[in-house]
Amino acid sequence: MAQGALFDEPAQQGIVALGPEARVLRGFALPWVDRLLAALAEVERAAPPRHMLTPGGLAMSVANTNCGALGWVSDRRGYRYSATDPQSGQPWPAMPAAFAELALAAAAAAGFADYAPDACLINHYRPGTRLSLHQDKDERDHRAPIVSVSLGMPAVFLFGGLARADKALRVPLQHGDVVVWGGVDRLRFHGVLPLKELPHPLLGAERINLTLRQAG
Ligand SMILES: O=C(O)CCC(=O)C(=O)O
Ligand SMILES: [Mn+2]
Repeated sequence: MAQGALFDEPAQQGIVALGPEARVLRGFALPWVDRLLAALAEVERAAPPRHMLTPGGLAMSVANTNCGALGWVSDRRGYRYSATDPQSGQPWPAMPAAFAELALAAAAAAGFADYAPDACLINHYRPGTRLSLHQDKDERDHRAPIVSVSLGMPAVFLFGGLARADKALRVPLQHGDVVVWGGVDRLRFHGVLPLKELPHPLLGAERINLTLRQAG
């Protein structure tokens, strides 16, 4: 996709507009990667990734965990935010400083000031794992941006419209890319195509996605 090709605005180096208030920031997270991975290892010692159940009772193919004041959980009762990890009964690990700093910087670069994420969902993908088209709408504020950080294996992100049937853009995402969407674009359907087996030099046959949100 050519930079700035979708919207009539001056192209900025490394920034691709997916909508009036949606941006891909190419490589934006690269300077943070070492700190992110060190902090992630600590978070996951306390709250290991697990395959949550969908409301229909099937195990999700993505393995998840959370950090921050609130964590997104799914089980037979549905989707919601919880201040505690249902597996341990303990509060989720605190949001690491590196996660919060990156999220604020990315939100600002995409035009969103005053961002205060209180939840980070951590998704682990293996080859073949996909995430079907969905809207993020379990949060209280449906305009505050989502900051989504890609690490490890590449993926194709689908970015659709406000209706499930709307045609979706196919956006290739690489290690270090950050997608930010909020405001009028906040409720757009999105998903991830099944991952190809393209091992990454640092993370091997895995993709990790950090999804930061203002949930509470
Ligand atoms: O993995 C991604 O890039 C997207 C994740 C996502 O949409 C979600 O966790 O709600
Ligand atoms: Mn989502």
